[in-house]
Amino acid sequence: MPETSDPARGWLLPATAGAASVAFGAGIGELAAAVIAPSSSPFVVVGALLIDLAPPWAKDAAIALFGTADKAALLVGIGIVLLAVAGSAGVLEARRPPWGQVLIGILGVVGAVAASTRANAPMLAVAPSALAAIAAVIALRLLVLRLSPSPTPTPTPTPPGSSAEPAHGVDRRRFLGWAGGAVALGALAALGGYALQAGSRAVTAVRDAITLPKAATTATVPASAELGIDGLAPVVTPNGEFYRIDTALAVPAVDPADWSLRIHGLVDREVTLSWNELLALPLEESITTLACVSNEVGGGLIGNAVWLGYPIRELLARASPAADADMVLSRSVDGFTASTPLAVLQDDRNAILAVGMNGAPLPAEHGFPVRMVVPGLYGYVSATKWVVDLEVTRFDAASAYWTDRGWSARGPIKISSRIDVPRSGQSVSADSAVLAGVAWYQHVGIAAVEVQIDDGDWRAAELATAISDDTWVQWSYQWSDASAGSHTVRVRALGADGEVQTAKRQGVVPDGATGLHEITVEVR
Ligand SMILES: Nc1nc2c(c(=O)[nH]1)N[C@H]1C(S)=C(S)[C@@H](COP(=O)(O)O)O[C@H]1N2
Ligand SMILES: [Mo]
Repeated sequence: MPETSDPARGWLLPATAGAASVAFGAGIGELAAAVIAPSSSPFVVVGALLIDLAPPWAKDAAIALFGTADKAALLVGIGIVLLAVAGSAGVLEARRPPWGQVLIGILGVVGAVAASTRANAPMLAVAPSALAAIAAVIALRLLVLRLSPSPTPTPTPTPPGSSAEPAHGVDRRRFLGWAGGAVALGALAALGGYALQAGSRAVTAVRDAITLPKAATTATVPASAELGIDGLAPVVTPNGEFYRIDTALAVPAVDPADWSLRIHGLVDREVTLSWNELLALPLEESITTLACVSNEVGGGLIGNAVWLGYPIRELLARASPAADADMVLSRSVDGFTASTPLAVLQDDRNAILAVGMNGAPLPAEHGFPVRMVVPGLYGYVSATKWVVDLEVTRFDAASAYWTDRGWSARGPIKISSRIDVPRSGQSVSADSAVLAGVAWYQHVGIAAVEVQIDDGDWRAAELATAISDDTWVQWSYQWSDASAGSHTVRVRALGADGEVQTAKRQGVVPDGATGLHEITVEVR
């Protein structure tokens, strides 16, 4: 057995070192994913990428072969390939360091790329793969070190009958002990991750079993609100594509059975509301475009959905706020707070406690079981997810999470507009040049959208039907006199109140960006 006579140059022990290191790293990756975002598990993202990349015949073959176990088969397949690569990394590292580390680094990059290319990838999506690779590289270095023979053979003779048989200074038993330890630690980390997710798995099951009551008042999207132009944001944003912004490192898992809302503070009567009590109320459908104050000009932190919920105004009326109150501080189960002007929650707009989003219970990351949705205000001062507490108070008596960090206490959404078609830098043909995008000025409404080619006159774009003043509206422009060459295209919105979107650039701090979205287009 050549590998025992010189283990470091044989293949069995180095391959074991590689496999054990990668098993350790994979466990760390699963633990990190459980904490950061379960959807960013290196196995899950690589599997999802392979499913996306697989040609249809391969998918059909997999389903024919494995039936409903096709996904399990895929994960087992990934595991086998991973083990083979890991073993090779061990052999490489023993013979030609640092190439084994490089190979594991490549595995990490594959995971990170897969994670970051998933639709709606969370901000830290690459972290589990990166941490997995770093952990595996460290383990590999340590294990391979234990394989290199000590410079001088151990002077102490092995006691008779001892099971440890140093071969050229390598203690095989002890090495296998270390490798087994690495595998056990990895398994422990993965199990820890699994246990951490127990709460969210249970709540996901509860959510999946919920059928929301029918709306007492329904909202409809006029067919003419959707221009159906390729590349243009759909007028209603599917839940899976809806932007997600919050301070929650792990998505809060709130069981509706444990949920209740308390309304207190400057009120005549405290009100508490349970999940069943909320669902028993006449729920209303409304369509509202949410926007984030951190959305840069032309950015994607905005989305439109059909919400199902109950007017906050009615609940506040039950509590009867004091005359000197002017703010409601809403609080989520994880401590986030938002300051919303009381008057906005009392007027006739669709400021609601939402339980449904586009026909489904709220997705966990969008606030399940209950969140606020308030037309006209940026999310940070109004759209509290996982909401459990409304304190009626005063702006001069309390302040909210982002206000304490330098953002404005009040955040009405500023008029803005975006070009979706074509993408900046894209080339279009002169005989079919179309510009299209969206414009918004929630709770005021868009009166017109204009485009400017290079530094020419502002030209009127065509507006799709607006669902309401609380939603964005699509616009398009037939660019019939497009001439060959490079052009700059700008857009601006005009509000129903006469406001013209300013060209003056301002950053997102403290109360939202201003300026005009501008793209460059190559006309051929
Ligand atoms: N509990 C909680 N709610 C929150 C936040 C948060 O950090 N925590 N962020 C707010 C911000 S800044 C925005 S823009 C919206 C985003 O809602 P979405 O993730 O459903 O798109 O949620 C708001 N509600
Ligand atoms: Mo936000």
